Amino acid sequence: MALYFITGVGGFIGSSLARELLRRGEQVRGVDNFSTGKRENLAQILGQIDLREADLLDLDAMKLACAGVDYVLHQAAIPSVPKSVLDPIGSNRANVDGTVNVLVAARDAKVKRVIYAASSSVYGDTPTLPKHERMTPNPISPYAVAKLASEHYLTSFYRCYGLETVALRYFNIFGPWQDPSSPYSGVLAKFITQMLGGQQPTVFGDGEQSRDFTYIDNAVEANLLACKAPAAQVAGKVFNVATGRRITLNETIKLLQGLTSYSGCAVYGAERGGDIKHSLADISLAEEHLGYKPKVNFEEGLRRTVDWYRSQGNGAGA
Ligand code: UD2
Repeated sequence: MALYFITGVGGFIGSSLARELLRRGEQVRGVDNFSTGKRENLAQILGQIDLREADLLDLDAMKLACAGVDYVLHQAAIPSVPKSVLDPIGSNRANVDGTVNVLVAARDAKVKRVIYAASSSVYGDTPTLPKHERMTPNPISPYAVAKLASEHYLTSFYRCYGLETVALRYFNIFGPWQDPSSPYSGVLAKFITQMLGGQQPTVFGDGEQSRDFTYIDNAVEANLLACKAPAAQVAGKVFNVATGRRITLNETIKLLQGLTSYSGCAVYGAERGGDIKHSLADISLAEEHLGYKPKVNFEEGLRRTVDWYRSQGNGAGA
């Protein structure tokens, strides 16, 4: 049994990692400042984890939290491209300064490895598809810049201090427990709950933008593989975590009309600042070095996610 420390444990991905680790019989410690994470996400497992309410910017709290830890799964962040466009300073503080604190604490506690929630946004709008890790990043939004800076900090901590790090570039993760209620929520959480509730979804732009939407179980699996893969293959490195397929928002809406029984159509608005048009991953590096294979495809993930929101009473009466 190992001790895993999850930052952002109250978030969508953090809480999903915690549930899976407990299911596998591992020990979980977590921190969250509950700025975007939610206690409700942890309600079922509260008695089974060592939960600490703390901010990443509190270095002493991070040092205490890293004591005795085997693996750090650093998921905490202020996500959202548009939010970072509105507040680049807040994005940098949480997403860069926060990461450096976690790395210092992990280094001092001599943890075995730090796995980081990096982002596909670092590729920016380069025309080449699919995106592979050898490409030069070209971030557009402050969020993407912060995520890239953190990746570099990870590599630097491996090179300078020998702290083993792995950055996982998530491609639009979706699934149960994703918060649909903020204007900054991921598009699928918003569209599904809107359509289940009989409300018209709003597409920013023409809907022809595409994403390599990745079901949560695939991201969880990638994290756990990254902890155990041989250091020679993964330490100090960056890997795409995705499915290797992309779908447009317009196509997604058609699928969701079938799954949610929403008979209306979408309304189209202005394009969102900082947005990327197309995103698709080459996942061969993760397949080769992590042993990663996406287990749940997009359609199946979408079906499970719709079922979950329905079971939570979203769109009740619709
Ligand atoms: C970026 C990253 C993703 C993750 C995420 C964290 C890319 C390609 N992906 O996601 O990996 O790091 O940031 O926040 O950079 N949209 C609508 N209507 C809505 C909401 C969104 O049309 O109500 C559009 C939005 O303009 C965009 C697409 O849906 O074109 C996806 O938006 P998102 O916010 O779900 O995720 P994205 O791609 O910014």
